[in-house]
Amino acid sequence: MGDDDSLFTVTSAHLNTGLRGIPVGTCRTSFVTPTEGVHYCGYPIAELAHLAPEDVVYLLFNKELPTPEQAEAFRADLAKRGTVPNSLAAVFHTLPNDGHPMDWLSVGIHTLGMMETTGDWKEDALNLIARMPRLMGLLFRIREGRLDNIPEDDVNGSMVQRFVRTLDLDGVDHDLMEKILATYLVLHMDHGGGNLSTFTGKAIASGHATVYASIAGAMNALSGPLHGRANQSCLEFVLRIGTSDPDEVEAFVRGELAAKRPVFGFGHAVLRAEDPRATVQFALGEELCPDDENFKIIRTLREVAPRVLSENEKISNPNANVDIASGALLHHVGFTDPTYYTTFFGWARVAGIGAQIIDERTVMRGGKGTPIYRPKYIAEGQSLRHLE
Ligand code: AMX
Repeated sequence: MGDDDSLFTVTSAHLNTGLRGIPVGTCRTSFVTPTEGVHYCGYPIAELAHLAPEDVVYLLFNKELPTPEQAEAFRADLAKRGTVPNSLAAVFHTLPNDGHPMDWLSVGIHTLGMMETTGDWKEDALNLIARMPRLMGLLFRIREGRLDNIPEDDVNGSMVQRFVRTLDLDGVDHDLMEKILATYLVLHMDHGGGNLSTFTGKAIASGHATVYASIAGAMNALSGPLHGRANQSCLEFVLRIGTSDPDEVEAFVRGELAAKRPVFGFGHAVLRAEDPRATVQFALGEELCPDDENFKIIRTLREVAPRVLSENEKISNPNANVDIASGALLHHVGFTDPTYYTTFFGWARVAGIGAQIIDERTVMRGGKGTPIYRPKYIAEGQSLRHLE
């Protein structure tokens, strides 16, 4: 790619289309192809799905998977950074319990930043990643009012173990919960450079706001129903279907389309096949919870919906997307309230967005970093005029 190569021709038709498809930069952590989905630093996501989240964070930051020695040293480094100040809990206690968990997440990240920002992009990003498991656990405990006997944080545990221990839910299988969450985190860590939350985080960081302020802003972007909150809507949709009978599911899907409502969990802006992240989660469900009622519904949906959606030629991809299966799996292991699902997505994305912010701030343009974002807007409906 030479400096003068033309990558894209912008015409008036591209205005007010949300920068869709317009190249604005390069991304060193991941890319998405229409048929094989997201790749992290070149590896197809399906090949990474069963790795430990810590190793995948290392990959996104270092662009290589760790050797066993590097993996051990990285875990020790995260443990050193993991302690969360008690005052985070004090701030959480002041928040409205019916506020959306994504708003809590954004406030929590901002609060950590107000307590301790080093000003070094990489230090701050790693500190935040190391503190996320406890932040997430406290978010659940305090928002739900389960305030008694919150276990101490063991910073030497894995990211997922630390969250599950803080949560300390009765009557659930902790090992199963850890397995589902570890896969969930790996699958959701990164998705190219131009998705709304990642772009927002990098845009905020381009003005040299802190990593914490940038990622809190990214979480606000992720919280929208057209973006990360689709995974909450997806499980709500599955719960509404309430049957795994193929004929009834087909009637339900046709009813939704007739009412001009989306068939959640299907379709994608870039992918043109089933998202491999959905394929991985379906396989996990077949292994871990094949008889779960919600899993049976999505298994039927996966057979029925692509056939029905294909009848509409406008729909570019009738196949399952990442959000179809994650809700059923999370529900199975004890997360029965879908309003929390996007916080898991946000937790995962802290790694990808953090790594991309570091690249943009310290690597791009020969280490000078990307300048402050400033796309051009053309004046509309404003002719020059003066006060009488
Ligand atoms: N159900 C109903 N209609 C759908 C559809 C679906 N699953 N998928 C696409 N369509 C419709 C679009 O709304 C659009 O209609 P319009 O021309 O009247 O506006 C038309 O088909 C063409 O859309 P497209 O080019 O195939 O996709 P898109 O890039 O415009 O939209 C997406 C992609 C994900 C918003 C869309 O497929 C959708 O609404 N899916 C259901 C909701 C969902 O599962 N969201 C999570 C997506 C995963 C993610 O990215 N997080």
